[in-house]
Amino acid sequence: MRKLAIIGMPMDLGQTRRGVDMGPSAIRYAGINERLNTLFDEVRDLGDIEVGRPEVSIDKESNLRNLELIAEKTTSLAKKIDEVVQSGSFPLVLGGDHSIAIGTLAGVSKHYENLGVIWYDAHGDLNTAETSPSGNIHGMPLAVSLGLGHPLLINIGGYLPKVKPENIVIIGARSLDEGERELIKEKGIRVYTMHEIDRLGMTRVMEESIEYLKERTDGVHLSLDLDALDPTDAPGVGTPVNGGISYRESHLAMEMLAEANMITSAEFVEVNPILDERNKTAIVAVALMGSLFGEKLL
Ligand code: 6HN
Ligand code: MN
Ligand code: MN
Ligand code: MN
Repeated sequence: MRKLAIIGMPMDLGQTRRGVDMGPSAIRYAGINERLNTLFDEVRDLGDIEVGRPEVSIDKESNLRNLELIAEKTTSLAKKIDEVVQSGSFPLVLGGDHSIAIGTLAGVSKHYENLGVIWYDAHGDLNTAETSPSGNIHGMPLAVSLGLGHPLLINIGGYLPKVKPENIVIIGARSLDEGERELIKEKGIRVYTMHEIDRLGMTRVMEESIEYLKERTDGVHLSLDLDALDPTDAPGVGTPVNGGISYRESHLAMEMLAEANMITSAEFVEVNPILDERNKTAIVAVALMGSLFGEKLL
């Protein structure tokens, strides 16, 4: 029996542009249930993790924005995800800014020996407090999951690391900070930047990514930041970068993942309805979920 559990994570504490906390509502309004109902034997919407309206605080020592709050809230998310995986359902998390991935991965990864991660994003999200240009934790979740960063974040779930560098594939990168580039080289992380996507085409990028991860992982988490897409297709994001992946290429990527039957958990993040045009970005997110979960055109 194929079961899906939807979890909303309305958290915007990882960056400064408020509004991404409304992402889960926007995605639900875009018709997620109707779209996915027929693709699973059971779809349960577990509602949102309680985030509330906490006051912004900057950690004096590390300069990290909302450090303790993010640690607390992602711990709650990790617990929920852990339960969902144990119950045999596929966890689908609706963000929220990308800092939520700290919690998702903490909840998922303990169930696998070698969790793979596809990081579909314009950014690397590989900063630490030392390399971050902003102090925003949404630029750090992949580093945190590698075990690099503030102790309060890397130890969530009581174990580390959540993912090994050789089990990661980044797709869509076009805005990497200096420290992120160094880390990518040092750790040998596989990255398909926009250059490779243009040059090889999305078909080959996905074929290679799928083959690479199939060889070495026993489950694969898809962390899809809507800013991976070009801002003309997904304008409702806090940190848009021109020259992104197209809507059609993204569908193809999702369709190939569905065919490969390898994704075991997913999150769709950074949808910000305040910056969006008529909920376009949330609608794109739901359409991509359709393809990811096996919707067929014919
Ligand atoms: N995201 N690299 C920039 C930073 O502030 O660290 C931008 C991060 C964006 C993060 O879009 O999930
Ligand atoms: Mn991101
Ligand atoms: Mn991004
Ligand atoms: Mn489709």
